[in-house]
This record gives sequence, structure tokens and C-alpha cells, in this order.
Amino acid sequence: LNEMCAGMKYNPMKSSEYGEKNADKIPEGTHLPPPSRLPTASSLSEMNHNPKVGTNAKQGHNATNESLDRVRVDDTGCVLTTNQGVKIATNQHTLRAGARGPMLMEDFIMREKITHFDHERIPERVVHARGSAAHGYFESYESLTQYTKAAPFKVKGKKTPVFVRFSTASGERGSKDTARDVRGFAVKFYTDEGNWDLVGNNIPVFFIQDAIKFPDVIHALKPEPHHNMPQASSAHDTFWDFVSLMPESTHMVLWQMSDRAIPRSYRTMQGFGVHTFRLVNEAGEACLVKFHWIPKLGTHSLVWEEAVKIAGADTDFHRRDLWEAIEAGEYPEYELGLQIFTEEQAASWSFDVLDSTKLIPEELVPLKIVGRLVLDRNPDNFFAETEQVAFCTAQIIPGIDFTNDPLLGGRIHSYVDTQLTRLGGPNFHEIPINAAIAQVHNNNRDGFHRQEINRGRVNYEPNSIAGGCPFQAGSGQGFSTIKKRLAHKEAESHDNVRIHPEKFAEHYAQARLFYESQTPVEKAHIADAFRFELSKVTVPAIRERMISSLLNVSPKLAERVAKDLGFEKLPEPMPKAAEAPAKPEIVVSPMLSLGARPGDGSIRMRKIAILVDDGVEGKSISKLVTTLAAAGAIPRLVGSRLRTYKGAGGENFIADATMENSPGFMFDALVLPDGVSALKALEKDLHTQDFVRDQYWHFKPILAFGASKALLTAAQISPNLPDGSIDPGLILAEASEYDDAITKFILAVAQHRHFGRERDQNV
Ligand code: HDD
Repeated sequence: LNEMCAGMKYNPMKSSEYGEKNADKIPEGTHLPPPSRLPTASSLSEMNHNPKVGTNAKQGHNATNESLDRVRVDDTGCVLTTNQGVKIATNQHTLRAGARGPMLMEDFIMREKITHFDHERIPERVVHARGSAAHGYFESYESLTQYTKAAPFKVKGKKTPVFVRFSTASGERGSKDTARDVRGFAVKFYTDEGNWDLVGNNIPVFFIQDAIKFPDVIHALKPEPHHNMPQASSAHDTFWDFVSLMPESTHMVLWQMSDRAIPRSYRTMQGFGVHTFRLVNEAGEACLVKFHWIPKLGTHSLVWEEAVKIAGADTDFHRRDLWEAIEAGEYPEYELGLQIFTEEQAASWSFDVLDSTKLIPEELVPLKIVGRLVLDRNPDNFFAETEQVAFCTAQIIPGIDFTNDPLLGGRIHSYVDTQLTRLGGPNFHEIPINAAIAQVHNNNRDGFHRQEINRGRVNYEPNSIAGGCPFQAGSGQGFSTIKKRLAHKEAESHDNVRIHPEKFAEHYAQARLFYESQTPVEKAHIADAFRFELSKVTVPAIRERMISSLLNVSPKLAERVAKDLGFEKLPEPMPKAAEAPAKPEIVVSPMLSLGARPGDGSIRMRKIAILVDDGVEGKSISKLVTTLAAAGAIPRLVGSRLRTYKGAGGENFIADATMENSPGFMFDALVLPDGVSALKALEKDLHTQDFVRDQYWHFKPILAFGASKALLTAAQISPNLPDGSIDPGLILAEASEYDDAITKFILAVAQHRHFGRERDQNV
């Protein structure tokens, strides 16, 4: 040892630590081949027979990075034990002094069980408490080394394991899935150069521009502090009070009032990294980037009434949908799109790319599709994986870097900080779901729940006793922060200031851009959402303030909402913070409409109800089930009761579901089979009428054969649209037209919703 320590006479790196000239050339740490500081093979031979002591750790290896199988547990065929591995004879009784005597303190088995149970819960996330997650991989379509040295983009076809958690933002852990809310879309890439977390949302902009306002917006959004109501809803005074006083929230609020905030499924929503990030290549050259996830199935949403009803029937609607799709082998898939641009381009735009309340229209910078994300495995254990996963925006890898976005700056601090409380200490990175697959070697030590058993005497650097290990990687392989964050003129002043750049003061152009890019039906839904939410606001001045803000977005929208809320006269538009804002480059962006990405045209995993009763036309039902299932849909026979029904030809059908346990709004489409005798009862049945009416008014396709048209009449549904044309989503057919009808129906299901039925498109 002395010889080796003497080999390092002094610390040769010291001089490289000073002076700007050295900032680019950080040397690799001085190190010598370490001595075997581990016990020798012969001294271990005795111990090696003992599995607890184990064999000698392979030099330079950290076994906690191995596959999650190292911690997966399967109890099949196993005896019940205590936490200490002691076999438990009976799990039915506490130890007592006599059958009718007192319980004994010495019952360590009962006490361990109850104690563990007492401490089962951990604090829920302060936001995004309710979520669902899945394992999968990211596959790169091409090498992006021109732009970045980041591991996932190095070579075409490279697969990087990921864990993705979707969430609602405002509701508590047990709240409903279908709340009107922004959805989280957080991706943890386990790259071979360390973990990279891209913690995004399904909306590309945010409420606020500066992290210091985050506690304010979340306090305003969450249930009000005096009575803790309402749960998972923004429709209350404090939220609208806050946003009406924060004009920069207007853009995000427009998105939040759109159908984007009530997605049909996690599988049918986009994801956005929101902030502008940087890509950095091997040569240290950087460009700016925005990240987009695009679902292969297209972007589809619920409608508000449907979302409200589903919340009552199945609070786990999105969780179940994700789980079932993966179990069925219908793996959710998203493509990664990058908007890559330069500092110079950014400087020329009317908005600031460091302002997270602004997006970059795809018409200005098109998406470059660079890979796909596939979710192909459900977690084995919700708590161990989905609840304990810790996403941190601070976790980036060489090839990715931050920008000076003041919202991002605060996030880099907040996520690590919050895990310390939520997961109970600084070792949360060792929890298996959070552990990197890249090797982890450092001198961080101790703290609650430490898993690693670090060997040797050295827990500091530099050292000579361990041959200098672990040694610094140097700028050649290690993460180095990009030198220049912004070429913008403003950034050249280094005065410490609490102020935002001037372009941040423009708050309405992109809210208007979003609104004007929506279809008439989407606009109507936005207006309806404002009406609903503001009608829940009890303070008239807040409603008025919101209308005056909307007047700066669209006078038509503001007038409509004001009229719906009983305003007799419009307030003055809200004064603007920006006196002479620059002219926006783009004023309508068709890609911002939900319909811009209809998906791949398939009907896979769509749930289709086939109504059954005694006397329905049996032959067509079997054919229907086969055809729809072959197209990847999930046909379900729905009756009034869970029993066997007799078809007109004597066939037996067992109902899969009932109108009571699976109401109409839980399905994506409906088939009404023929069969006169069956229909007589159903026609008068109010449940059936509601079932059919919900399908129709939630714009879903309906296929009605023969006499079943009477059910449509009973539900007051007409085949004509308000504009006089025939509804392509309502297919009426005779049994003889079966083949043609089913083809039309499958096309109508692939279109998802038939918004031509909306009566109120005048916004
Ligand atoms: Fe955040 C959780 C997304 C701004 C502070 N955030 C959280 C999650 C998502 C986002 C998806 C859930 C992660 C998971 O599944 O575990 N947050 C965003 C986006 C933002 C954003 C897209 C703006 C662009 N967040 C933001 C700011 C702050 C935070 C400005 C604080 C300054 N967010 C948190 C947090 C959470 C969190 C308190 C709660 C639980 C957690 O981090 O792990 O730290």
C-alpha cells in the first residue's frame, strides 16, 4: 500500500482546477491500478460457503444495477415467514395467556405484522399524486450524433429501457382519473450513461413563467384549505381567482378548458417536455430542442358529460385502460418528435423560448420524428414501482443540457427535494425502480435505508489509499455543463435581477393562436368548459375578471361565456402588460387541433357494446363478435342482467356485462341487433334509452339493424345532422346488408367521434 501511495507524490490535477483557460479541459482523475484491498481468495474460502457473506464483489462492479429480477419476489410454493425468515406456524391467532386470557407482549410475530402495517403508507406526491405506470423501451430510428451525444440517440435501432408514469396533477392519490386536468407524462430512460428523466405533461405550456409561483398556483388549484373541497377539480374560487390575476396563465387555461384536459386514454394523448432544452454533440456544439411524444393511436378525448359520468362508474378508467391494453398485448406506442432550432432563430421570434407559457408552432419548426416509445410490461407491484418511482428534472445525461428557463431552474431543485420527504431520505436512488443501470460509484455514503455495502477504507477523493478510485471522468467522458447558455444580448448582463425579459410580458397571442386553431366544435367545448367552471365560482368579481381576460383572447369567446353566465354588459378588456408586442409569426396552427392527429385508422382496443335480450337475431351477433374481434376491438354482449339470453334462432348468449355495471358511456361504440320480440321490452326501458342516448350524445358510432331502429326513435335520435346531412356515425341497415354495414361501422369506429351531431357550433 505504501508503495502505491508513494506512487502519487502529489496531486497532479490541482493546477487544472484554476483559471478559465482550463474550464474546457477537465482531466481524467489521477489513478493507479488499485491494490487488491479486498480479502484474498484464500482468506475468503471459508466464508464463501456462507450465502449471507457472499463471494468477493467483482472489482469495479456495483451489483445493485442489475436487472429488477434481483428484487422480484415470487411466493409460489413458499411457507409464510417473518421479516427475519422465521417460519410462522399459524397466521390466525395472537399469542394469549389462555384461550380467554390477555394477549402477550412477547408475540413478536403479531407485533411485527401490525407494526409493518401501521407504517405502510408514505406521503403522496404534493402534485401528480394519482398515477399509473408501465415499463417499456425507447427505440431510436436513426443516429442523431450530429446533434447530440446522448446515449439513447447514438445509433439507429438502439433500445433504451424506460419506465413511464402518467398522472393527473391536482387530485389526491385516490381521486378520479377523468377529472378535467393536465396529465403528467414522465419518462425515465435507464441509459447506459445514467438515468435521464423527461418529466412532461400532455399540454405543451404551463400556468406560470417562474418556479417561484409554483406553490401559489398549486395551492390555488388544490382543494381550498378551509374545507378541503373540491377534490380533483379546478372549478372553484381560488383557482380562478389566481389565474384571473395571472394573465400569463391564460394560454394554459385555454388548453385546460379544451378536450385535451379530458383524454380518452393515456394511450391517446400527446406528451410534451414543455421547456426548451439543449442537445449537445461530441464536439460540444449545442442546439435548442423541444420534445414531443405523439401517440400512434392519434389524439382522442372524452366529452365533458361523459368524463363526469365515467368518474362515477369507474374512477380507475385510465388506469384500467392502460393496464388492460398492455395485458392484451396491445402495447401503447408513441413517437418522439424533436423541434430542433438555433439560438439565432429563437432570438428572431416574437416570443421567448425560455418562457414556458409559449409553444413553438409546428408550422414554424416542424417535428423531426426520431424514435418510438413502446410500453410492453405492467409493473409487478404498484407501490414498489409506480409509487416509489422518483422522477427528477435534474437527472440528465451527457448530450442533454438545460436552458435558462426560470421555471425549469426551480424544477431542477424541487424534484430531488420532494423525494427526500416522500421517500424518506437521500438514498431514494437505490430503490430498485430508481436505480440506474449504468454503474454507480461515488463517495456518497450512509443516510436512512442505505442498500449499498461499500467496501474499503476510502470515502473521499482525491485519495491515494484506493489508488485514486473512483476517479473523475474528465471532460472526455463525463457530464460537462454547456458553457454558453444564451447568445441573446440580454443574457450578457450579469447583474443579479429579479425580473423577466420583455418578451415574457406578452400573454395573449398564443392563447389566441390556440383558440383560433380549434374546430368550431372544439371552440364550443372550450366555451362550455369556461361556462361550467366559472358558474362554480361564487365571487362575481372573479368571473368578471376572467371575462375581461378572455376579451384579449377572443371577443367572440368572451361574449359567449359572458352571455351564458348572465352578464348584462361586458367588462373592459384586461389591461395588457406588453405595450407594443411583436407581431406573431403564426396566427393559426392547424396542428394544435385534436383532430390533426387522428391516428393509424385502426379500431384496436375499442370497446364495443352489443345490446342483447331474449329474441335478438342470433346469427348476426356471432358474426359481429368474430368480425370486430378480428379487427382488434373488444366486443361485449350487454344485457339487463348477467344471465344467459336466448336468440331468435334458439342460440344461447351469455351477457359479458350489464347496462348497470357497464353503462353506455363506458363503451366506444354500440351495436343494436335485430329482433322484434326483444325490442318491445327494451324500447320502454329507461336504462336502455339512457344507454343509447349517451352513446349518441357522446358522438359515438352506432350500428342499428332492422327493427332495432325503434330503440333510436325511443331515445329521440334522428339520422340527420343539424346541418341536414346524413350522420356517417349512425349506420342503419337490414340484415341482408350486413357486410356493407359492418365495413361502414368499422370505418366510423376508426373515426372515433362524430362531432357533426353537436348542435351548438356557433362560437
Ligand atoms: Fe412538476 C411532479 C410535470 C412544473 C414540482 N411534475 C410532477 C410530475 C409531472 C410533472 C409529470 C409527476 C412525476 C411522477 O410521475 O412522479 N411539473 C411538470 C411540468 C411542469 C412542472 C410539465 C412545467 C413545465 N413542477 C413544476 C414546477 C415545480 C414542480 C415549476 C416546482 C418548482 N412536480 C413538482 C414536485 C413533484 C412534481 C413537487 C411532486 C412529486 C414529485 O415532484 O416527484 O417536485
